[in-house]
Parts: sequence; structure tokens; C-alpha cells
Amino acid sequence: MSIKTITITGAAGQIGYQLAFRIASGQLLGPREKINLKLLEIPVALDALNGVAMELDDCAFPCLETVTVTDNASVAFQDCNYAFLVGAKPRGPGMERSDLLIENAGIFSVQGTAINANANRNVKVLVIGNPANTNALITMSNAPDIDPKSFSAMMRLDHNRALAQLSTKTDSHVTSIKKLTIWGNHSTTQYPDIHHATVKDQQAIDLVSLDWMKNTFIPNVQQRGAKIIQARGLSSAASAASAAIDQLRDWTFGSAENDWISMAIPSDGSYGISEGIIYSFPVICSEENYEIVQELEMNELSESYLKASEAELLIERKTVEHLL
Ligand code: NAX
Repeated sequence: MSIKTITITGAAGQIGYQLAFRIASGQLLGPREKINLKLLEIPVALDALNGVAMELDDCAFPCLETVTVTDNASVAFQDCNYAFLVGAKPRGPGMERSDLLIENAGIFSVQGTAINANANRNVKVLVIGNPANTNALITMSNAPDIDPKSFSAMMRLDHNRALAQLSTKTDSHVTSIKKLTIWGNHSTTQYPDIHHATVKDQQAIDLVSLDWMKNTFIPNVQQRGAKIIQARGLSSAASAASAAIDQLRDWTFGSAENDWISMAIPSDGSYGISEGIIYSFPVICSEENYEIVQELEMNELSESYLKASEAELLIERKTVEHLL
């Protein structure tokens, strides 16, 4: 059996600390797939990262072959099959969103170049570090020899949050909810859409009021990250790592039958969204690939949400266009 190389950037951070152990225990590829784990950090975090590597050793995971700790992107992405790009610069005091975009753009252009030069040609890259969609665009643009469909930004946490909200409202288990979609950007302009969703085979939209959908459900999902920070004093970490594994597992092994997932991927113009931006669509995954679900009927309200998130992503792209 071949050994898969999995790279995690920002691996000494909160999400990295969750992700590394879940992956090494086999939760991504199953208990029989051997794994080489490559962990990338900035130099000041290498001591902490060595501590993470020591703990990984101490777990004696049966499927973990090697752990590499490095601050060199070329080493981290050598032969990489799966990349989780978590490491990013957080928004500091007084920093504008455009400053954050530019600061992070530098990180993701370097990592895109390193992926292009070193990773397996069939690598799957999931960008988690914010602003995730535009960071994914920069990474993809700097890796011209890799198929653009290999790059995605994480929307699965938003998708899972929406499932949880609808499940509570309809007093049904999350597994009985199908065909829910998060459209757009991983930001407060994202559009959690229940128009095509079913709950125990009933149309979700018939089970809730329009007022609940517009004034409770949508804002709750959009602002869930801020609520977690308020409660925990720290941003979502375990749920983010769990969602990252969900997304890459479905992308690799296929999404559930009679359902779809939300993935931020390079737009091909579907639903009138500008080509090239990394926008979240409903997708069905199979055979290590994905296809956008087509021909869903969209009402005026949905269209306006889709356009608002597209407009935000077009502004983000303009801010970093010198790096594309
Ligand atoms: P932490 O600050 O705990 O960890 C980030 C780590 O990245 C740090 O250890 C830092 O040293 C490292 N880092 C910074 N620059 C690096 C570089 N150039 N190369 C390698 N490592 C680098 O943040 P954490 O809570 O783990 O969150 C990480 C990122 O995920 C943030 O940008 C955060 O906003 C984003 N999130 C994205 C989510 C999504 O759904 N897409 C949800 C969760 C999370 O908020």
C-alpha cells in the first residue's frame, strides 16, 4: 500500500493541534492507510511544533509512519497528496480587512509556488486560513501546473453549522437533513440556503417561517464564529478541524448519496457567478472529483444574496490582483 503525505500549515496553532491528531489516528483516510505527516510553522513556533510532534509520537498511532517538522515550505509540500492550509496571520488591532488580505496574500503566494514545485500532481488543497476564499485564489494562481480543481476553501464548517441550526429548529437529527447549501464567501455575506433542503423528506422551507429563515437562521449561521469567540474567548478550533476532515474525506471518497455538500471552488460561471473567484456552490463528489449541482431554481431573495457575496469576493480579488 502507498503511503500518503499530508501537510498541515500552522500546525502549532489551535486548529492544527486538533487536526494533526485526528488525521494521524486515521479519521481522514481510514485506519489502514499509512501516513507521512508534514507540519509547517513559522520559525518562532517551531519549539511548540516540536512539542506537538513529541505528542504525536507518544500516541503510537498505527497508521502514522513519519512526522516532519519544518519552517521550509518546499520541505513541507514535498510529494504532498493532501494539504491543509491553516496557518495565517490573524487580524491585529486597527487592521483593515484589506490589510489582512495583503498580509496573508504574501503567505499564500509563497505556499502556492511551493506546492507547484513540490507537491504530487493530484494533490488536494484545502485552504482554511482566513480570508480563506481569496487565500485559495492566490494559492491556486501561484500553482499554474496543478489543476485549478485541486484547490478549495473551507465552507464545511458553515455547512455543518447550518445543519445544526435547522436540526434544532425542526427537532430532527442532522442526518435527516439533505441538500442544504452555503453559497458564496466564508464571511458574513455567505448565504445559507434551505430552499432545496429536505428534513425527513419534507421540504425544509415548509417547516419554518420566512421570518425565522431571514431573521434568525441566516444571521445565526453567518455570525456563529463570532458567537463562539464571545463564549470561548477563542475562535472555533475543534469544529473547524472536524469540518476540514469532513470536506476532504467527502472530496476523496465521495459525498453521501441523494445529498450534496458546500465547497468553495473556482467558479466556472455557474449561476451567473463571475468565473475564477473561489465561491461556494453545492457540489456532489465522486471518484476524487466534484461537480457543481446545476439548474437549481433560485428566487429573487436567493439571487440577491448570491450577488452580494460575489461582489465582496470581486473586491477581495481586486485588492490582491498584483499577486495573481
Ligand atoms: P492560531 O493563531 O491558533 O494558529 C495559526 C498558526 O499559523 C500559528 O501557530 C502561526 O504561527 C501559524 N502561521 C502563521 N503564519 C504562517 C506561515 N506563513 N506558515 C506556517 N504557519 C504560519 O489560529 P487557528 O485558530 O488555528 O486558526 C487558523 C486560521 O483558520 C485563521 O486564519 C482563522 O481565521 C481560520 N479559520 C477558518 C475557518 C473556516 O471555516 N475557513 C473557521 C475557523 C478559523 O476561524
